[in-house]
Amino acid sequence: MSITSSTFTYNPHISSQEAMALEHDFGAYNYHPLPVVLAKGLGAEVWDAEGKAYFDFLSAYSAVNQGHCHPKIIQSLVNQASQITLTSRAFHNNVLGQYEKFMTDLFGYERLLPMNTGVEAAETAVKLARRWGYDKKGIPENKARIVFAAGNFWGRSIGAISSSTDPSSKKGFGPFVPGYDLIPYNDLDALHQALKDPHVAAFMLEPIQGEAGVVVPDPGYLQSVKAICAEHQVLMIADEIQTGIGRTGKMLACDHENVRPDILVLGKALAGGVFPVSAVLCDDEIMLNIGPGEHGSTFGGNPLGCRVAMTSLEVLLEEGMIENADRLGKLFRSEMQKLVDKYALLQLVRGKGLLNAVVINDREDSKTAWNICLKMMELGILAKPTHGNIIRLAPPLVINETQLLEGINRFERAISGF
Ligand code: IF1
Repeated sequence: MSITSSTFTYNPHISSQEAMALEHDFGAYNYHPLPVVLAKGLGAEVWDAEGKAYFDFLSAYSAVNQGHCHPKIIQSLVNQASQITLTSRAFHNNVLGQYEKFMTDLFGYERLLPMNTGVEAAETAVKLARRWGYDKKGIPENKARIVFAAGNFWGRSIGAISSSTDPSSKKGFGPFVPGYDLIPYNDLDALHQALKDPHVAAFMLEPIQGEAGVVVPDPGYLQSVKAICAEHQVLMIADEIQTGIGRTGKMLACDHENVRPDILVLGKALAGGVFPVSAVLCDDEIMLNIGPGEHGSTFGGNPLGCRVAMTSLEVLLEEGMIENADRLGKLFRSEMQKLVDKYALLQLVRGKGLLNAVVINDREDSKTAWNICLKMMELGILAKPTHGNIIRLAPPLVINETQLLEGINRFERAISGF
């Protein structure tokens, strides 16, 4: 039976129960969401279908750094959407070049390749590194190797899960992409050893591992990584899809150590959580090895996404969101440390800027973190465990001190019952 316009009408007032029932009956089961149905968002707050308010302490996995429905970002979306949204790269458009100049100036690289989702940009970085390996480093054809850190997460594509050490990411999806090596995160000796292989083209890493549970490496790790990569003529690829765009209290997490990766990968909050926009930035020596027709994407570089991305970065800078993340991140961790000292249930709090996590106990399989998140939901604060025992706490960078402290208060009330 084909749906005709008369048989389907969108209902903006659907109840939470109805919405969840429809997802259950007609959707894939590739997620297990908290039982909350969001219908509205503004700044650091969201409202469910019945109008109950919550503080959003996940920010759509750090894609909504600028806050939900930022008026200026929405306005630029609406303005551009009324002009032209998609041209494909078969033709030029009047926004892409301006966006590329804006971005290369802002991040200090010579070139930008536009994509849409994070995994597409990360795959692009891997392809650029392999091609550089063959054309510039002289690696024999099809012998290029890419080194990754255990605990990495850079998406759900076959290429991405081939480097994963998380069984739930890769079980039942083989065979996997060859030419990958894995070393422990935050381990410089292992990196030295791995890069001795002359066929290694690049080392890709997250400056802070998000999905692994907000794992912050030792101070100086990023600087040493860059030096070891340079020593072995290996490209350093920084996956800043989650840590970038102000999340850690600097524009990029690499900025905390003044490290300039050879290839920079951005996504998520690059377009404020309003539109999927990702990007790969690097210099001519790496970018210009790929010629016309050798890589691309239907939506990559579309004028709508480029316009929204520029506004998203403008408001991030104009409204001091990065400094806010730095200041409130420090306040957050000092207040949460008091709870860690007070409640045996809490093992530790860690993070940088407003990318933080609290470790609940030492059992990966524990349901406690999930149950705490359910209680938090009742109390009006939303977060979700990354693994069994770790809860990531990452509100939009527009959160104010009052909201942050109230969020911590709700978290404490949630755990005091356990
Ligand atoms: C899911 C995780 C976070 C990322 C980093 C690349 C990508 C991501 C550092 C790919 C995406 C998302 C994906 C989403 C949940 C979320 C996530 F739990 F999966 F790992 F944030 F930690 N690099 N992370 O974090 O970007 O293709 O999704 O745009 O797949 O469940 P994407």
